[in-house]
Amino acid sequence: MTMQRTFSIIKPDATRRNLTGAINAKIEAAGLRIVAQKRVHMTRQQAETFYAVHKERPFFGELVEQMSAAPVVVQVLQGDNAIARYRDVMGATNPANAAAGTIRKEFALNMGENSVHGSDAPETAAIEIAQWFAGNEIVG
Ligand code: FUP
Repeated sequence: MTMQRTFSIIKPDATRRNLTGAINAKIEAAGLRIVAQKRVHMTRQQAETFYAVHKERPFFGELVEQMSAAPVVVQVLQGDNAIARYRDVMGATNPANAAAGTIRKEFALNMGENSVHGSDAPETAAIEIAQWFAGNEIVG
């Protein structure tokens, strides 16, 4: 057992369509516990900082625009092997390639509006969690 925490975002395309509960149901059904959660409207600058790793990519401007266009729900998920487990539940970045039953297969609109974010490694999970939550906001 490797108990881990990962950082999740329910993105604007999903909050706009009132899918927060449906996505949370999939997260919980996969055995992940939502140990912190809040709804925030990212500023452009917060979105730029969050996705700084992509700043040279052609889609960066659109990504920042989309992420700051409407509220998101930021979360910390906890469970056995939570990082990889959540990536499995999310499905492939492009929903056209996502496996049946995944969040992105069921809810995502396209590559940019793909409903959720999940950390890709323990190092990024720690950085992303610290960017959005104080220690006493995470209750495991
Ligand atoms: P993922 O880890 O699956 O969220 O995917 P990436 O970190 O590679 O990409 C982060 C976000 O950038 C995606 F969720 C959507 C956006 N993106 C595009 O819009 N076009 C691309 O070609 C790649 C990513």
